[in-house]
Amino acid sequence: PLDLKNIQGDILSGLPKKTQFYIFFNITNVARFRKDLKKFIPLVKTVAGVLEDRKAIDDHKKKKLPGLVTLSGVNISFSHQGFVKLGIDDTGLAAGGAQDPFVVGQKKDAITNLGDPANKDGTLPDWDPAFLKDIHGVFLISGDSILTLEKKKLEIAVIFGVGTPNTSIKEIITIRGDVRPGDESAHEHFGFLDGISNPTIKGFDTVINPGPKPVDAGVLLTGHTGDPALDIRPDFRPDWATDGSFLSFRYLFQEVPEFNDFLTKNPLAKDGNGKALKPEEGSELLGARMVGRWKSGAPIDVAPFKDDPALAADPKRNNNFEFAGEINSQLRCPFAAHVRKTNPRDDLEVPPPPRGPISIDGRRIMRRGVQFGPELTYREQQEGKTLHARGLLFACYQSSLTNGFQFIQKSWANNKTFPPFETQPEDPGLDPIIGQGVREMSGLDPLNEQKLLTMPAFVVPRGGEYFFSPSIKGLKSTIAT
Ligand code: N7H
Repeated sequence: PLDLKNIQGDILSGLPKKTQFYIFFNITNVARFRKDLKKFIPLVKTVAGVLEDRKAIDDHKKKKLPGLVTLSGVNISFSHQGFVKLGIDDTGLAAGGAQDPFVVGQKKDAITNLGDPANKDGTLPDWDPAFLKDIHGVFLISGDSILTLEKKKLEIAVIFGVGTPNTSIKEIITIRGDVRPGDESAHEHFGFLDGISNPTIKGFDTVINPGPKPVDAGVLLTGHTGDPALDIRPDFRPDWATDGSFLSFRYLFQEVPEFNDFLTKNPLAKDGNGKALKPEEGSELLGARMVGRWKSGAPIDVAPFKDDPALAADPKRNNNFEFAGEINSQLRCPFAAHVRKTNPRDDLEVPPPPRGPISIDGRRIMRRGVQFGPELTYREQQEGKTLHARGLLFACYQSSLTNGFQFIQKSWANNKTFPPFETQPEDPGLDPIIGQGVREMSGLDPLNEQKLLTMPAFVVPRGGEYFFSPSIKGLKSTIAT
């Protein structure tokens, strides 16, 4: 069984959030930091803590008690540079050694593997200067309101002596994320419902809805069955490095008016049954085919040409699809649609003969992102141009960055020939949401699957880093003193 009191809460259950701070910091006084950390550890919310919080909210609702339940959650993660600064040997973390994305850091990986736009001299023109610096760690604070977050931030600042001459940390940047208001809550800024499909975990999840089968805990957690490091050597993970997870953070800006403008200018004339569409319907279908779901969340593999809000809202049906029977067909869902690219389901698991199945369990990631920035203004809608920064604070957990986040971005989203085997004569093209490179895809027009549509980038990466989110024991035994 998993030790839920030892695992940081964001990894398996997600911290409770309406709003969230990511506080990126450097360690300025190692000896003091390791002492301060000891006082900080009790603030860390574990998986067990999140489950207790959820129960408290349920009880409050059941008993129809008045007022709000204030909730918050704090987690901490460290970069490889952070461990170097602390003088802690982290070779038990990165199974890929010096080549592991965790050791290389995202700043370099963005250029060599992720495909972020780069200058010839190896600089990243779009990146925020804060992320061009070395970052040692990040505090995640999430909660029900800004007031709760500010209070927690202050508590943390006091522990680490922020504002005093021998403070042990220095804040690099704090980024605030906010769930969108009203009906758009849980929808990302392009308007699509997010957070529907995350992996379920053997030995942890008790409710398993129809959909992709549960994965071994080690796909997400270090030191458990399914952690690829154990294939190298069963004793690869020292004690302090188990029950942790790698966190990939990406600061992704979304150009929403430009995205909307693209849909307006390229409406599909007919659906896959040959039925003529009004321009708004054609634009809506185009957007749904780029993502692989309608804005409601309904999967187009199940509801290809008309939104189905009841399907979207039904957890027993909204993730129950495999792209089955769609070998060599983009009629229902384009090969490159965002959800098909990032979780190809039967495209790999039931490929056309003579290929045998390829398991994609090891490619699953736990997504924990949150939106940032304001709603669209009237002027932005009128001009079709982004005037205010907004997007997604993308965050995902996995036991291997090489197999998880990096692989999905590099070998799937940015690869025009993925998924393979079944797509000739046309190539699928790039992921229209996150793909980097020559942004072109086929399959958007269900009646002319080979037709290519070229599109600008609607998502611009402006920074990020790779972190390791240690267990409570790891924090106590090895990182704090
Ligand atoms: Fe994606 N979007 O709004 O278009 N994503 N994503 N993502 N994403 C998903 O099924 C989006 C990004 C995955 O199991 C949905 O929960 C946006 C990155 C994976 O079926 C929507 C951005 C990476 C899945 C979006 C963005 C991924 C997924 C459907 C950036 C990894 C699950 C909701 C701004 C490299 C696939 C859902 C599955 C789903 C959107 C980023 C990966 C609506 C706007 C960087 C694995």
